[in-house]
Amino acid sequence: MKLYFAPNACSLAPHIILRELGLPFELVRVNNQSKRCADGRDFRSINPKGYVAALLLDNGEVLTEGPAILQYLADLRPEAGLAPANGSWERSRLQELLNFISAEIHAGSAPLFNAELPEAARVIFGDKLFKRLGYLNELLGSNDYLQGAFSIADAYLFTVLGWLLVFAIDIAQWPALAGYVERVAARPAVQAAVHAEHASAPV
Ligand SMILES: N[C@@H](CCC(=O)N[C@@H](CS)C(=O)NCC(=O)O)C(=O)O
Repeated sequence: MKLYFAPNACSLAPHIILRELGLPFELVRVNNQSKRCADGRDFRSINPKGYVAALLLDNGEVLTEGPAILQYLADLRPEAGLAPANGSWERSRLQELLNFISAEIHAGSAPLFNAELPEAARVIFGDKLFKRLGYLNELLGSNDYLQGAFSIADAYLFTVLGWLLVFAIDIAQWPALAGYVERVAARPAVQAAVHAEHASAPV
């Protein structure tokens, strides 16, 4: 398997999960501006949507969209317990979380990366994001992870919460989330993934 990634992007979530599961994989860095890949290919020939993450399987199939990739990986090693069994109620709860993180936090944060965003729009998007983060702070409460034990949803939420620093939003105002980020960051697979992304050569 090859994971096409950009450092600190949403592709960090499947990267973490590949390491948590101990699966064999190769990392291929993508330049999100030029769409050039470290293996010399034009990234759009792999994912015509032009964005990471993309997972190239050994049979030549390419899977995109973070929540789909995360679930695919977790189901390769169900014994690791990173996603409840397909068809179970707990799996539906996990999908509810993945969709919330994707649609409300990930997509909700995306406009804030745009330096051209007018200030009024920044405030509107920021207010909405703050409400969603407040909800997650309550949901997490005193639990270590979103679903009790560490799951693919935690790799995803950890990844998107990492962007708050870029927006100069202080996570300390949501104490449960602040503790959670530290807890997830301390996991060996997370540290290895973050280190590998930072150590990868620019394309
Ligand atoms: N719906 C996609 C969104 C992926 C996405 O937002 N990727 C960003 C990085 S976090 C990206 O590569 N953006 C570059 C671009 O859109 O050109 C998913 O959930 O995987």
